[in-house]
Amino acid sequence: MSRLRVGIVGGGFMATVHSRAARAAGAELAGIVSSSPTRGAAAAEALGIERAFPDLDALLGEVDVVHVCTPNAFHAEQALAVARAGVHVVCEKPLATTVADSRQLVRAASGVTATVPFVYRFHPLVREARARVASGEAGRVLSIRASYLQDWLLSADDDNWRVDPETGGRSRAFADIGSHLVDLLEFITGDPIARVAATRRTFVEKRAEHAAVSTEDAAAVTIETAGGAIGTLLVSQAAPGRKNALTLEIAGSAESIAFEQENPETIWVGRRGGSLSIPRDADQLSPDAARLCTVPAGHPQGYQDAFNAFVADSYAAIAGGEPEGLPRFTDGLRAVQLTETVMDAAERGAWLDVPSEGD
Ligand code: SOE
Repeated sequence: MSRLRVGIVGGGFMATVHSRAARAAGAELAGIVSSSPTRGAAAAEALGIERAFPDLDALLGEVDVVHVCTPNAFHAEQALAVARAGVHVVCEKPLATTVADSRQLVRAASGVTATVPFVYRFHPLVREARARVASGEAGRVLSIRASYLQDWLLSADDDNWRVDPETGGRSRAFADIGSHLVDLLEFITGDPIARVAATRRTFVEKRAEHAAVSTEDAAAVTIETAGGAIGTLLVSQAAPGRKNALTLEIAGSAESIAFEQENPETIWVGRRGGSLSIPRDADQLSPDAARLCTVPAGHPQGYQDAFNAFVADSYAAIAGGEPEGLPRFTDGLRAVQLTETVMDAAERGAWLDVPSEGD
């Protein structure tokens, strides 16, 4: 079979991560489009991509799959153009900045493989945690304590397109990293969030290039799940010293399970009669966790490995496979739905039900 021809839209940090993962999966990096021809040429050179194209239309005729790695506000239009051209699409999260646009994308992409990089699902021990809940070993899920803390937008000197609703969308911290948190929580527990109450804060109201910031630096959310669990979520991009600290602890009626994204090589399993730390060792893990172990135990696997596994599974789906746990556009829509409900709940100061797509 000929190698998959990949196109990238965007030229920042995420384009680098995606291109590495595409190469690791054996694809041919055929083209890139960036915000200007000069940037496109520079990105092609830096990432070892064959050609820089002047625009997305020109790229679409030359590739089998496009990775959309642009600022949030461009996702909907670009991913729509890709899907409508019958080309497979991997679109960064948040899938779009509104539920309406996300729904349109889900519909438009029904004939192609369309995935969203909720890549923390691809840490083997996340799969192990999921398997322990699914098998009943952890018991009934009672409570959830989850947080995702960063510090890269802590001070007024820190600025980025994500701060601006025109490019980032109405929600910032929750759309950017809260989306990962809710996706992971629902992925591991299999128990959808049913209701939320929330508070949001903008601590830094003026930034270098933004005189009046409206997007949130942090959000605190109380949740109830469909299965009757309760929980709290704290998301902040202004937590000094915290770089990419996603932590998720689930208390089941038989055991607690805790996962930390910055330390993904173990999970903590707590029991009344004694607790243990489970290491990533394929020989001792459930099948779906073991299949994602790409290096032997004792040789750390990390973020880029998780990303590589996500892209490899996206390409396996393009080839007709059905990899377990692949985050698709419907999952992207779900995270946008949760983000919008959290923002509405914070604005109204009320508990709100999370609409499900059947509603
Ligand atoms: C910035 O907050 C960011 O790069 C997110 O956009 C990613 O999704 C997350 O994986 C790391 O932090």
